[in-house]
Amino acid sequence: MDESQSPGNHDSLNKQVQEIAEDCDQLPERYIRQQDKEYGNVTNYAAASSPAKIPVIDVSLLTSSPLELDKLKSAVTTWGCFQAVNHGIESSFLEKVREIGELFFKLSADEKKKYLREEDDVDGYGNDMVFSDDQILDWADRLYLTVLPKDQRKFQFWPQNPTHFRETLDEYSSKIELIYQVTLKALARSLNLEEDCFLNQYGTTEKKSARFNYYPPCPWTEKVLGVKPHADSSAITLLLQDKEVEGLQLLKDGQWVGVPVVPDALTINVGDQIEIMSNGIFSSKAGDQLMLARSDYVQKRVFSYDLECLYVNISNTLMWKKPVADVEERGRREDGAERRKVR
Ligand SMILES: O=C(O)CCC(=O)C(=O)O
Repeated sequence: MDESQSPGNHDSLNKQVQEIAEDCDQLPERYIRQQDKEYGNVTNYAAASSPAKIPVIDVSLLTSSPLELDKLKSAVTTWGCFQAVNHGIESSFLEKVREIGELFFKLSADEKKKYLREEDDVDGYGNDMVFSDDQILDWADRLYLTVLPKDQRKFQFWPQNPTHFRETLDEYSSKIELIYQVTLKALARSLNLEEDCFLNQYGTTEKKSARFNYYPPCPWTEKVLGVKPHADSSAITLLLQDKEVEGLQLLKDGQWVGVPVVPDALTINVGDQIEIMSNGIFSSKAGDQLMLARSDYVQKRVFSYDLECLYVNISNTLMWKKPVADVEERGRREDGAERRKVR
């Protein structure tokens, strides 16, 4: 549709979702979800089939237990994701991380706008990035910050309010970095590969980012999606979900299923880069499975935000000509189906 003919559409591109939710008596066209032809209709979370039994992996056992390593391999080949527990980040610190996100999004609109993303940048505060005229927008506001390498941090976008925001995110990104390294090493070992072979594909300059996703309570919950169906372009994504509010779903065997909130767990999913490096054995779509979406049916009156750490960002990453894993030797899924060859 011609944007100029759609009331409120120009405005909606410039406004944050939070402002639209507060001020508007009509849902802007650009946010109205459509039946997804490719992936089917994402059901409202509350109506989705029972929460998925996403495997729970004890990260502290990944270096010592062959059994846990097998569980990891099976989780990632079957689901493309897992719930990471015993990852070494204390519950009280996770609470602090949740708190800085929540306090930021609760600031006044004027205060938050000090950190607004610029048009040609991804870092900063804003709503969905617009790539095409007919793109349906996510019902979410985001604060996107490059966290590593440290010299690429753009501090003009790092909130100074709440006052402990910066130090808390700095500490969190160091802790997440350790979990990322343990996970990538374990994924490599689970394929009988040298443990650093995935990590070695990256230099020291690859960007790693944190994204605070805020899903404002929505007067039109059945008409919007917090996040459209997508696979991540990262190596892996480590997601700290809201403690109480569920909504994340993944596509499994053609059905959207809920990803439950496990207290203090990080939900880790693999992205496109691991798919390339593992020659499709670990798939960001887990053999057509791992598409993530978020419907916020249950969020009518609740404040909910998630924090994602996208490790590593595709924008700055080499494209691999040759995957690390060899499809001839290892390119069969556990169910025996051959994966597509990348080479
Ligand atoms: O916030 C969430 O629950 C997931 C968000 C997500 O998948 C994304 O922004 O790519």
